Amino acid sequence: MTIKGKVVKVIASRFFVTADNGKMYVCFARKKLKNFGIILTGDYVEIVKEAGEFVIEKVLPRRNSLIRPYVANVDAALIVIASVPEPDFLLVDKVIVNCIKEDIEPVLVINKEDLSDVDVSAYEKFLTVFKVSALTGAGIDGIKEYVKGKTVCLAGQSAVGKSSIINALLGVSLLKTDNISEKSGRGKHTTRVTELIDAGDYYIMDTCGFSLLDPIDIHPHELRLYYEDFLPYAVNCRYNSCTHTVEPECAVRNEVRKNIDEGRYIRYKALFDELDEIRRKKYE
Ligand SMILES: Nc1nc2c(ncn2[C@@H]2O[C@H](COP(=O)(O)OP(=O)(O)OP(=O)(O)O)[C@@H](O)[C@H]2O)c(=O)[nH]1
Ligand SMILES: [Mg+2]
Ligand SMILES: [Zn+2]
Repeated sequence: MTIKGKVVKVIASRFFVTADNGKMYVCFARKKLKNFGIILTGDYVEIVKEAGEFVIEKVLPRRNSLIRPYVANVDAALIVIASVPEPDFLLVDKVIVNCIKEDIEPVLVINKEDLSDVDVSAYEKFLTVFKVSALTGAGIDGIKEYVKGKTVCLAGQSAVGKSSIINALLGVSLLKTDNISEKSGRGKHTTRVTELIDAGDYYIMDTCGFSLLDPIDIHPHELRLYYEDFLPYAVNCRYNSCTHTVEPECAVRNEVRKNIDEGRYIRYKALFDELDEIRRKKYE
């Protein structure tokens, strides 16, 4: 009999699989599936019982896979920011681009609303935004509703409250959290594991610091396609291939400070230059 399930944790050569029947199986893998990367946390697999042991026989096709952390089949990423530590919106924009590229829905979560608000009006136009407090529980139900049926991971600077949000979602202090001063004192992240938490009607993965940030492998001239807030105006640029940087009669540049947020545009150009630089070095 074949059992279908999802890999939630990998330790050495053992795979922890939660099955549709609600049980957790500790499995080995068939020899041909043993190489690193063939089975990842997040993979949907088929297992069979053989000589008293559970063996992964097949890995089902993936929607996507990430490198840091190693996880497959991510539906959405909760990008967490807060008033403290001060948000780095260039990081946020990079994560959004990476998410779109990997077919992961980016969602913005503003945590620590009990302290003070963060202005995210530039993002509300094209992203789902949740304003919450992991401390008081305010707004957490909105996230709970959103994540139903999905596999989600979190991204965000250290100390924004990613682990605290998961604890608030689960209603138990499952994950270790730490205050900012202790963190900077040690210069270390509190969270280090790669494990999917089976929350019943969704899966969630805690990550340390900023994941989903690694090398954006995008040609600078294609970056424009990842800016959903620019797209409605880009159709009016003089050139079809307008990068919105130096071209004449650029409708996007013309909308800056009108319908396009200036910060988003300035960071777009910074990221464009960064990608251009990476490319130039590659072909020098
Ligand atoms: N005031 C307030 N503090 C919060 C809130 N959420 C988290 N904190 C505090 O912020 C600090 C950092 O929280 P963590 O959950 O450890 O942050 P993290 O994003 O998981 O950090 P890393 O694991 O290092 O990436 C802790 O001291 C939390 O108690 C909130 O909603 N309001
Ligand atoms: Mg954490
Ligand atoms: Zn343009």
